[in-house]
Amino acid sequence: MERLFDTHIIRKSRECAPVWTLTTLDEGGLTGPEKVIVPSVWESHPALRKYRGRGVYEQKITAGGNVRIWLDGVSFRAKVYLDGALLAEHYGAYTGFEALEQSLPEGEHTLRVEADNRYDADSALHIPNDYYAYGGINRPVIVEEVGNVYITWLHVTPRKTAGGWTVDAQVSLRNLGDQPFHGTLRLSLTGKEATEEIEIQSHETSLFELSMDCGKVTPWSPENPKLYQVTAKLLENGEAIDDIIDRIGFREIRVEGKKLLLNGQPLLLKGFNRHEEYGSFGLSAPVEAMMQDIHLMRDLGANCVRTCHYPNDPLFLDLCDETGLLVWEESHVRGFTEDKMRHPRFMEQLRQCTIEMAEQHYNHPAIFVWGSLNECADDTEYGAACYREIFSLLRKLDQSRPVTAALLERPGGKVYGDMDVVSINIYPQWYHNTPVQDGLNRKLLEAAQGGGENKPVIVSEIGAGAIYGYHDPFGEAKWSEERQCAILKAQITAVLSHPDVMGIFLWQFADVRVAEEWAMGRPRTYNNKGVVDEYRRPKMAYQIVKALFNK
Ligand code: ADA
Repeated sequence: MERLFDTHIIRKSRECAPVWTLTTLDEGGLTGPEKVIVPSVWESHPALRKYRGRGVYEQKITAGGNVRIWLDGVSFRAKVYLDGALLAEHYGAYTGFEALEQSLPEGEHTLRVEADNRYDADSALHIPNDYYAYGGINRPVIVEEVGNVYITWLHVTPRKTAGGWTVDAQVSLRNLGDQPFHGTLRLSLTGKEATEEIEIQSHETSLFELSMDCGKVTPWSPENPKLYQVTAKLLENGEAIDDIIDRIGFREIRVEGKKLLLNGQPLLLKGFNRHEEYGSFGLSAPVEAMMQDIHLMRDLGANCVRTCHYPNDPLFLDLCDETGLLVWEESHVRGFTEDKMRHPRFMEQLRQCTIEMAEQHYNHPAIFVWGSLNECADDTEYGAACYREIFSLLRKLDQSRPVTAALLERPGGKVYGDMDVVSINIYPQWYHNTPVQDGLNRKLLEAAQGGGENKPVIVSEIGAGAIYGYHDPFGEAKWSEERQCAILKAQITAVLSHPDVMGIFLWQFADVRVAEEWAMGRPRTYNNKGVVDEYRRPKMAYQIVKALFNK
């Protein structure tokens, strides 16, 4: 399932059939072709649990004309071929991309997707890390037939006015044809319409802006997550030739001093860091499992989730829009020293991921903040310059949301003054024995003195590990469920009672598999700081967190 609703009525668009043939090309792979389900990761196949290499997926599609294949996520590099011809290449597992073939003869064609999860010298972001870098087609593949002119994306920004709400829309259109296109663009929302006569030169992509007064509508909020369908339609000589449908919520996010306001109301954030990762499915979970996570997080008293450390499946974001769970979404990078940030392709690859994230997820009302560069070198001149560049890129892509980055606990941060929301990751009582209050105050003081005074502050990570089912009756042993309870209790109590902090994201919701290279500091080759384990079995901490979050 790609989304929770139809994204086109006029454009012919359908998800590929689920059963594909997978062949592996490198050592440690399959002995022959296997039937697999797309989307999934190949690690869910018992023979490929640790496979790092290339996998070739094949599927027949029936289509003709201008065929646009949309791949929502291929891990980690992808090459897309149609009838043997290379159509597209992509870097990055967590954002979508298109492969386009023009004037394809009507009939059956062979779609071939080569996924590659090897670490290579050319790859800056994809390295062995504190989560697992899976392989395969991890999100849906969509086959579309478009005319010579089609809509590439639609962004809608709601704005509160004296009389109600207005939206400002941006529509990106592409003309594949040899002739200039003349037509009409129509935006429909809340029963109202706005139209504009447009012209696009041949072989160009153009951006059009429309505004529309929507009058009185029901605003979107975590308590009442009201969604509205918005449609952009393209007409030629009065006839509809293409469309794109999305959902929006009427809400505005604003920073005011130390407060983060949603439609004027200050937010108090209580939530979780959540990797897209499930015991049996790795990165690629069925929608029921995503929804179960949301139910569990809400049961725990959470009102927000952080998509550490990469953009999430649009389907999960749809569910957050639907249930009112606020989202911190961030582009893909975790824990880079200056050294790694100096990789010649680092900024190019991070920029690409950041642009694709903001472009593809712009309309989700649940996303309240953009993040990037989790725990990188914010303490060096070079590192700080990278942070600044990504912050300004995010602000250019989206003026309606604040920007932030989860910063390391060590001192010396240089970018507090550059972000709208100050976010700090601290682990008192787990990685060191400092009393929680002291550890928190130390970092808050540094942030305030370093340019972050009078800004909202979020504790973006705090937590402790426990191995599911390991008990210590004295409650002292690290990795016991009892010790995790005691530490989380001290951490949550200190953070939530601190007058300068407006949010907490616990590290973490569920245990996650990590790279083999991390195994010595990570029992079971898992990051065990989940409140539930990788199969969502609650640890003792579940009830503690639930009680404290619901207090
Ligand atoms: C970091 C990091 C997480 C995770 C966590 C931990 O701060 O951002 O990805 O590694 O710490 O468990 O130590």
